[in-house]
Amino acid sequence: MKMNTIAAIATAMSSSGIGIVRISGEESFQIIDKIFKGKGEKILSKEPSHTIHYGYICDGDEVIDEVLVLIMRGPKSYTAEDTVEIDCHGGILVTKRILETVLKYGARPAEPGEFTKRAFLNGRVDLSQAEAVIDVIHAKNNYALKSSVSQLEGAVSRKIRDMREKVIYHIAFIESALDDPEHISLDGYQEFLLQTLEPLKEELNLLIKSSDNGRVLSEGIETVILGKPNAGKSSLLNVLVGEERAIVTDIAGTTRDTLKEQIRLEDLSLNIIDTAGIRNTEDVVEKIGVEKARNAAQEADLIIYVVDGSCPLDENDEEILRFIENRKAVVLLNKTDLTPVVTEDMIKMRTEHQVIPISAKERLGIGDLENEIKTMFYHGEIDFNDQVYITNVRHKNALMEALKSLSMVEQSVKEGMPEDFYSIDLMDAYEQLGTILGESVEDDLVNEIFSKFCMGK
Ligand SMILES: Nc1nc2c(ncn2[C@@H]2O[C@H](COP(=O)(O)OP(=O)(O)OP(=O)(O)O)[C@@H](O)[C@H]2O)c(=O)[nH]1
Ligand SMILES: [Mg+2]
Repeated sequence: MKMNTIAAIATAMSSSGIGIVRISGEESFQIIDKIFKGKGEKILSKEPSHTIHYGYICDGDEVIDEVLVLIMRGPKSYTAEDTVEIDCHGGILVTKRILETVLKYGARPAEPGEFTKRAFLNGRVDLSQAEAVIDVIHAKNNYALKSSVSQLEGAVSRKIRDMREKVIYHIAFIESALDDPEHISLDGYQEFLLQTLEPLKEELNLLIKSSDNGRVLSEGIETVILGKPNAGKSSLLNVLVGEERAIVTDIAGTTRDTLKEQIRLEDLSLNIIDTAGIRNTEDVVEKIGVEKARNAAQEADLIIYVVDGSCPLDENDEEILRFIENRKAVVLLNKTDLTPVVTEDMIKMRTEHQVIPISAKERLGIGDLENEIKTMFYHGEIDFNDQVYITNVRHKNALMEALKSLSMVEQSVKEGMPEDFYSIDLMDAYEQLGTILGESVEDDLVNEIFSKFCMGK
């Protein structure tokens, strides 16, 4: 398939140090030859690949900007095609003018994600690697960054290929045995098949599980701060965010509406919500706030329960303690700078959760809270060497379908169904896994995936 030459601005549209215009396709070098003027009679299409050249971009006699031009011959380039990158000064107008000139001399504007789409269509990367590119760009914390880089580098693909190989072996074996029953016997084969299915299913299960944690870790832990009025929830939010986001007063019932902020703790992010203090109230507005707090807590991945250590536990605390049973939660015993009324032991008698003494006012104990959250969600250090993490919903769905098909194979074996039944479901599993790599996926899906990319990527 002949693909025409595309071009786009690859850098953000704002005034900056440099701007990059990228060209990819068969005519990239012809186009740059027409618009580049270097020292002497230099013709870039005759220069060696992967070299950088100083000169000017010109439209006829008009000089547009002073530039550096990088030339890369396919297949050793991002798209696997001949590629030219023009580094110009990073003004919005000048970058646009350079793009216009490139388009005038034969390229067409690229669609969002089209460079990466070409890398995929040209077979330089598979679909899961191409998808990782956008995850790297959007990564909001170290976990998200590390897992998408490892996917980009092929960790997910290798795992999937490995599993597919095991599946295809059995499909081939069954097919040949059915074709040639005289030479290939299926006696005792069922046992052998079941033995392969067991670890394969286990592996699929692990990957699916990693995706649940993966979502939490890459998109942020939905965290809700709960506590009775005046416990110090808003004060805690402000300390964590590092600025006075929420109103703090000594009037119980200060916070009415929920307030959401995003904070980053080294490798992970919290999407943290401050809520109205839990209590029974006749105030119409506050009542709505308390209801919102309860709803937010229902949906949360993590609950931070703030106890006011300077006044006795009451029925509101009891309600929250009941609510956090069987939930991921930590208890903060706040206001340790005041004379204690509630002690750590008193709370520990009522809950299984960790209790951490803090003072939001004096900013004491915050580090302990952060460490506790990290251990809760990391279970120690996340290891990116041999563990693969699934962060993409499309991949997760394909894995679940593959798991379903393998369970059907297992069921057919146990029910003594004929062998050709196994190969149908094995083939389904094989194809489902293949969609992760981009095999036999519909054009529409491919287009949809790349349309979410940035311009010039
Ligand atoms: N001494 C002391 N006072 C604190 C501490 N944390 C919060 N306070 C005070 O407690 C009062 C209530 O604090 P907030 O942060 O508004 O409490 P809240 O839980 O958000 O209260 P509502 O929004 O009414 O539910 C304020 O006067 C704070 O200054 C602390 O660690 N020590
Ligand atoms: Mg508040």
